[in-house]
Amino acid sequence: MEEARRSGNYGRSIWDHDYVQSLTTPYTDKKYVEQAEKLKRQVQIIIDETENHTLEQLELIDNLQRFHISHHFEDSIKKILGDIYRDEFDDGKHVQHLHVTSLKFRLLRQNGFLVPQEVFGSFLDKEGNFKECFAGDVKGVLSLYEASFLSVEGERILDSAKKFSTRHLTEKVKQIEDAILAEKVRHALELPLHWRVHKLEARWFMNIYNGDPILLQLAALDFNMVQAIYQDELKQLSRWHKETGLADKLGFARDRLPECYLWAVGYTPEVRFGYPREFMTKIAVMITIIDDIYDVYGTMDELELFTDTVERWDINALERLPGYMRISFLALFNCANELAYKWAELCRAYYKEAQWFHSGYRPSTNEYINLAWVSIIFMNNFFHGYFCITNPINTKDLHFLEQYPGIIRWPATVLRLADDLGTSSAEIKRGDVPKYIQCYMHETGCSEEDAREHIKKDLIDGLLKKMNNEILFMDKPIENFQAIAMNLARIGFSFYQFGDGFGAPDSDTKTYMVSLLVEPIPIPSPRS
Ligand code: 0FV
Ligand code: MN
Ligand code: MN
Ligand code: MN
Ligand code: MN
Repeated sequence: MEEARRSGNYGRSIWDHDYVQSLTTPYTDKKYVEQAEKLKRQVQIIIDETENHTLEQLELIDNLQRFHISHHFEDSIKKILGDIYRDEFDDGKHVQHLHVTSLKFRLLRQNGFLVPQEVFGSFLDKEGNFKECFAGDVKGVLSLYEASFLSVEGERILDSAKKFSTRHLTEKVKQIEDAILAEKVRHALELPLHWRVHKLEARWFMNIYNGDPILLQLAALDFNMVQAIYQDELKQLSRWHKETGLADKLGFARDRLPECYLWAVGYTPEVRFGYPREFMTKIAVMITIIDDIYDVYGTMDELELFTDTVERWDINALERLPGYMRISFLALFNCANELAYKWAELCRAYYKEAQWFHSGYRPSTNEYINLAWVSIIFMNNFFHGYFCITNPINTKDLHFLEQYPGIIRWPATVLRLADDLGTSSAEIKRGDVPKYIQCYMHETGCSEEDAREHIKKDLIDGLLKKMNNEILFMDKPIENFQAIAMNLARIGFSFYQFGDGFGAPDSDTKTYMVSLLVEPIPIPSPRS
C-alpha cells in the first residue's frame, strides 16, 4: 500500500523559462569595452592624484571596493595600503580622528594586513570604554561600527567598539539630518558591510553614492557589462535545466533554478569564475531536490535504498575498455569518487535527520549542530568551489580540506543557523527534524524569541569572529579560497535574514534577482 506522502508546499517558481530566455541588455556591445577602458584610465588618474592624502586614498579605496570594481586597480590598491600600513608603525602618531583610524583599520584588515586593535587606544577611557565625547561624530561612529566586525575572538577593544557604536547609531538613526548618512546608518545596522554579498552591496551603493561621477560611471558600466554575462549564463543554465526535465518530473520538489544561480553569483561573482558558477548552480539544483526527497517526499525504505546507492557509487564496466582508456577512466573515476564520497556524506546526514524526525527524537543542540553543519551541504559546496577555482588540483590542498578546517566549518555553520532562523517555522509545521532553535528551546526551556536572539547575537557573532581569525591570522594554503569562503556566510544572510528567501518564491530574493540579473543601471551622463 502506498504510504501517504507529505508535500513541501513551497510554491511554484516565479521565473518562467521563456521569460528568462527573453532577458536582454544592450551591454553586450563592444563599444562599451572601449568606454570602460577609457573610464578605467580616468579613475587611475584620480587614484594617482590622491598620493600623500591618506584620508582621500582610504575613501577612494573603500568606494572602489564597495562598487566591486577594485580588482581593476589591484596593484595600486595593494601599494597604497602597504604604504599606509608601514606608516602606521613608523611614526606612531595617534591621530584622534575616529573616521580615519576606523576606516584605515577596516581596509587594512579586509585586505590582509594584520593591524592590531590597539590602534583604537587613544579613544578609550581608563576603564577601556570608548569615550562618550566621540559619540557625536556619526560618520566616525559608523566607520568604527563597520571596523568592529573585522574582529577575532578575545579582542576586547573591538567588542567594546561594536557595543559603543551599535548603541549610539541605534539611538541616533532617526535624528540624522543628512539623508544619505541616515540611509547608510540604517543599512549598516541592518547588516554590517563585512557580512554583505558584494554584488548586492554594489547595487545599493550606486543608488546612494554622491561622490565623483567618473567613479559612478565606471561602476555602473562595469555592473551592466557583468550583468550581460550573468544573463547569458543564466539563459544557458535555464536551457540545461529544461532539458533535464527535473522540474516537470519531480513536481514535489522546489523548482528554483534562478535562485540557485543567484547563490552562485554570491559565492563567486568574478567574471572569470563562469565555470564555478555553472557548476555550483547545477549542484545546488540537485541538492535542493535531494533535500526535498529526504525532508518531505521519500518513505524511510526509499531513503535507505537511496542512501545506500549513493554510498556504493559502484562501477563494473572497466574490463571492456582498452588499456589506455582504462587508465584514463580510472583517473576520472577516482576523481569523481572523491566527490561521490562527499555526496554520500551528505546523504548520510540527511538520512540521520530523517531518522530523528520519523522516530520523534529530540537531539541536543550539540548533537544537532554537529550534524546540521554537514546537512546544509555547504562544505560539499566548498569542495566543489575548490575544484572549480583551482588548477591544477593537488593532494596537499585536498588533505587540508579533508580535515574540515575552520575556513570550511565556520561559514557552513553560520549558513546552517541563518537557514534555521529563516526556514524552521515553516519546516516544523510541515514536519521536519527539530532545528537549532527548537533544540535550544528544549534544552534551556527558553522562549523562541530568546533562542533566536541567542543564535543571532552570540552564536553567529562568535562564529564569524572565528572566521575572521582564519582569514586574517591562519596560514593560507590555498590561493583564492579564503576570499570566497566568507561569501557563503554572506549568502546565508542575503537569503535568510528576512525569512525563507530561497524556498518562498516571492521574497526579497526576487528584488535582488531583478536588480542583479534583469535591470541595467542608468549610467550618469559622461559630461556631468
Ligand atoms: C536549504 O533548504 C537550501 F536552500 C537547500 C537545501 C538548497 C540550496 C542549496 C544551494 C543553493 C547550494 P532547507 O531549509 O530545506 O534545508 P534543510 O537542511 O533545513 O532541510
Ligand atoms: Mn570580490
Ligand atoms: Mn529541507
Ligand atoms: Mn533537510
Ligand atoms: Mn532549513
